[in-house]
Amino acid sequence: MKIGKIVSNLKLVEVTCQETINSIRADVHKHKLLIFKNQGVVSGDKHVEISKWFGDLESTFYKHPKSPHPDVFRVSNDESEGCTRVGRTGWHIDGSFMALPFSYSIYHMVSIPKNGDTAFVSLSDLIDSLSPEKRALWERLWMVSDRREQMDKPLIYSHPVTRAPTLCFHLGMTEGFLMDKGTEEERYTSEGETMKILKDIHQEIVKDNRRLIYSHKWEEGDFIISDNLAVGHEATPETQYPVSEVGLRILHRTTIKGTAFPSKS
Ligand SMILES: O=C(O)CCC(=O)C(=O)O
Ligand SMILES: [Fe+2]
Repeated sequence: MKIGKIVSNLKLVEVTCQETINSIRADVHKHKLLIFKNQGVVSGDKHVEISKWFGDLESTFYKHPKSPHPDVFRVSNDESEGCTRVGRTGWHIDGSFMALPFSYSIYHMVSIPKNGDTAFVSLSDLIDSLSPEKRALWERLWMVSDRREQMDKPLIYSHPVTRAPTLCFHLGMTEGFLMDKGTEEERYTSEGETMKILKDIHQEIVKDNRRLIYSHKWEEGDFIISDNLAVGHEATPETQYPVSEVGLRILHRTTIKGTAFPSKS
């Protein structure tokens, strides 16, 4: 597997020991994704309780009436069951529009469709795979989000915990980029340049027949804890297929407040 580790011998709802929690936290940073198998159906309350191991929850999303808990984002392919079209505007990290992007995203699929993967990419692997010229160009860019806190963030920066290079990005929610911030050459990219850069980031992620991508095919009882700052993700097109074709898809997600401003130094 390119990214992530499968854990099949641990029931999260039964964990109470602080030492186990600490080792799970360390493993999330080591593997970027921990995929816990056979967790059964984790209730909204339990999902939130587990999420609190990682920090304070931050819930910026639309609260769907069927959500089991105000801190659980409910995503579906049926709008009467949850929010649709989530994660379909392009590769991203969650909360890229926040001054402090979310530190963890925690996913649990409660109704499994026949088809409808979530695709993940390790952002340090992505950066390592760039040509020196491309890396140098990306190093000069700051992301300007299209909403909320208009604080620009370096496209490439060091992960606050692991210090590995990572990206702050959202291919569907970017107004533009600030180039050469803090220098005499500082300027905003034109619309054309912005489109070109966004397309290029997409291309780098999917290049070589999607070699860098891990596409997770959800199975009953799956519970995924992601180091949101270290992985990009995207909902695959199949996530929006109608219930009549793939069955009902319901994903529960929580997000944990960021603790560090993305910064170059
Ligand atoms: O539906 C999915 O597979 C993922 C959607 C997404 O981007 C999210 O929940 O953050
Ligand atoms: Fe997302």
